[in-house]
Amino acid sequence: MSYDEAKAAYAATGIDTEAAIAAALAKPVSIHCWQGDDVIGFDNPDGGAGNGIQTTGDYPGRARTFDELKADFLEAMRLIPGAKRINLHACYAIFDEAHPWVDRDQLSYEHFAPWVAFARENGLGIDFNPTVFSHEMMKDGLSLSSPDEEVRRFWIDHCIACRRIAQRIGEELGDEVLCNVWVPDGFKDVPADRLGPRRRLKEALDEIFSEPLPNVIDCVESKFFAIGVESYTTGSNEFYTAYAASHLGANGRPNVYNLMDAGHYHPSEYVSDKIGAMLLFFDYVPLHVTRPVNWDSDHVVNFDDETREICKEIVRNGAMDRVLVGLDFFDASINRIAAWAIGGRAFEKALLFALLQPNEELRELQDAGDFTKRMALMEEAKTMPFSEVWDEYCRRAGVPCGMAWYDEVKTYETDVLSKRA
Ligand code: RNT
Ligand code: ZN
Repeated sequence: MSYDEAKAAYAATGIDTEAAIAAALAKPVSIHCWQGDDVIGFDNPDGGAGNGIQTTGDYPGRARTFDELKADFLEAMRLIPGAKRINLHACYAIFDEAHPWVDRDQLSYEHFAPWVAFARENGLGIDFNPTVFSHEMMKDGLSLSSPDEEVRRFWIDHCIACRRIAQRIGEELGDEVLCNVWVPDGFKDVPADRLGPRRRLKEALDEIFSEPLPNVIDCVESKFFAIGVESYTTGSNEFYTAYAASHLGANGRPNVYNLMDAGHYHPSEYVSDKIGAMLLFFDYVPLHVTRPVNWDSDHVVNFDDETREICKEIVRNGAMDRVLVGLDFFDASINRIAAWAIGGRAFEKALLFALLQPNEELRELQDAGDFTKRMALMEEAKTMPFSEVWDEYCRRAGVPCGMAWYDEVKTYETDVLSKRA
């Protein structure tokens, strides 16, 4: 079947494939830089990832320098259709002779100016994240909620520095920058005090967010549990949702948002179900799209039910501009460029698929109580000639169709990755 035939088949059911492709092309997705080097960064290259985060696998060829990471990132971007942003972490600061190493509480815009130059050259936006892990100032697994004043001070100063960096990046690019605070704080075993750490976290956040920064969209990333913090996470979903809901700006708009990560809930609890709830109360809903296998495992995103459901919620609620999408997976057991390409393409596929559903008709059927036809139509929609529209989307975006992207990754592996010792 050709694209024109697929287009006609969709048109017969009232769906405009051209509009769907245009909408998918325009929707920006923030691509996490940390898939390229296993979340190690440049500020402590010998330390590796730890204190709250973990990557598994030993596939050869990870990026070890800024130049390698930039090259790998661009290689992956050539394989993913649609508008993109770079999602940066503070540990990716660039140190050189003019700007030698400083600890995280001392970081400033200069350490990220090279990333801004890179973003400009490639027409990419930037989002930003304080790096509150992989550092010796994590004490007993705690940072902003630590009872140790010195520990809290260090991380508050780091987050304040990061917000200012995000502001300057926004000014430089004439853009708004999402600045996402995630802290791994929690307890392995039954806490004796659940409220105290949350009070300290609340007070720390109040200080961090006290400075109005017009180019920054602030968010806090909630979580339920992780390895090592099975019993309690300070920054839980209730805590951050309530925090965000009670922090309104002067104009009544929220000025802090709760970022929801698809891997941060009970295995039978879905972010797709939460999006509509949050959209009623917040103008922005930031997401981390990832694939949890049984728990928060950050597997590469696939074209699976939940990713499609997340995209359907974005599309059918008219929230393409309000749901801020970032990818968040890190797999060191497969080719890292392929991981980026598979996960990025899978999200784009799910988005395009959602844009091609008979959303209006389905809603009318639901409101009319015709659940029989709603189910029948949803099932029919799954076997429409989607792959022809996907291929056309890739062609329009100038990225390879089908497995051709994989051949490019293998060539890059032979020519570049395999030469890294
Ligand atoms: C961890 C959070 C967080 C990190 C990144 C690296 O559970 O999902 O978003 O994955 O900050
Ligand atoms: Zn996340």
